[in-house]
Amino acid sequence: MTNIPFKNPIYITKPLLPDLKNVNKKLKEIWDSGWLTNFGAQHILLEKKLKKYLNVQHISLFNNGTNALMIAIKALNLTGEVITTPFTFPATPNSLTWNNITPVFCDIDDKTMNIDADKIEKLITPKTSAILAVHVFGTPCDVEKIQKIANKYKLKVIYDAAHAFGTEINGKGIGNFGDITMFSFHATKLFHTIEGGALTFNNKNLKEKISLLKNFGIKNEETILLPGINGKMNEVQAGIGLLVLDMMKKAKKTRKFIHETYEKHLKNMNGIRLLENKTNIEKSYQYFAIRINKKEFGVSRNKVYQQFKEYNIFTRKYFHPLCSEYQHYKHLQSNKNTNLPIAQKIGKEILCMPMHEGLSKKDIENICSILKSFKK
Ligand code: T4K
Repeated sequence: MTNIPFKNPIYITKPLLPDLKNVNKKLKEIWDSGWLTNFGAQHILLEKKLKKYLNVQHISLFNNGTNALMIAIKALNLTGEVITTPFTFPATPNSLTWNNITPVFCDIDDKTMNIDADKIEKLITPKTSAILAVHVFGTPCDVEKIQKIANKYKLKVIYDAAHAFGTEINGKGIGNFGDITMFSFHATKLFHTIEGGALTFNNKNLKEKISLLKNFGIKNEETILLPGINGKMNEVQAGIGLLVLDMMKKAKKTRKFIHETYEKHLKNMNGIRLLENKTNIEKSYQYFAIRINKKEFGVSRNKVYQQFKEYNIFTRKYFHPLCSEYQHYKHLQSNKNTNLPIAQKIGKEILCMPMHEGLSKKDIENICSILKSFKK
């Protein structure tokens, strides 16, 4: 196959776009109601539908995932130190910092790229109040082991499931684990509300507190119970979410096919490592991540990333640099070189490939063939 650059740029992702006719219809419905935000009809309906889709007991919608995460941390009264992963988007540890909590970075597992549950215990101190783990690229964390540790030391558990919309473990929705789970509904995610997010939880006592925290602490017109902020999802966001939710079944099928096409072409390429599949896990199909071993592939991840650009293909190095390498976290005790060897290795190898409904089988085959041509 002769590899030629794509005519139009191929980005890592492309938002699911509902038909504009349906968007206009939805906007008219919202306009006619005269109700634009503060828990209107669209919000109520989306909450109901997502609760069912995600198979969770309680859900609370937000204007973005980061605000949701910050409120989850407040709702659980976390303090002191929280053990988390350095291999994530800045939103994860930054949400702790905004709550005056010190993130304690724990190394990650070489197979799943999630926090390594076997390395958590040694990081626990009298100041530790919780574990904040991320289901990176939609692969579930070791939820059982993490819960056992949390129970033993009386710690809370928050899961950042920004990448895990629709992931299930043995048929159980990913939003059912830990004390609270956060989802991101950003435009770059499989399911989106342009910007948006949600918290899911099983403890019904959290419902009122989370509702208060995301709405200025307002109980009623004359009673303000808490120093809450504004985390509310508006009606246009919720309306778009309802339209996108209707597209989910088809989108997931297409993404599964793209995923399998990548796997077929890359699984035997020396120097390229893929995430393992497990029969008891329903994937989210939000990202397709590969790892490039420079020694075996003959070319570094950075070189591949650059070379792809010459073909109009824009991959992403999620998550390089590691959060522990950010200027504002460099000084932390947990950020010693010897503490995070796997995260450092993966940070140099990871590359997220284009993954969205706009890609055809031929596009994926071309991308894989171009990657193959870089091999030395
Ligand atoms: N926790 C984790 C583990 C997360 O990954 C994230 C967000 C969060 C928490 C926070 O959730 P939110 O507060 O965002 O709800 C993007 C997303 O903005 C971010 O939501 C996401 N993670 C992260 C992994 O990816 P960037 O800085 O890479 O986005 P950007 O603008 O470079 O977009 C990536 C590509 O997507 C572009 O090259 C082209 C395409 N794109 C993007 C947008 C915005 C489009 O085609 N259309 C668009 O509208 O962070």
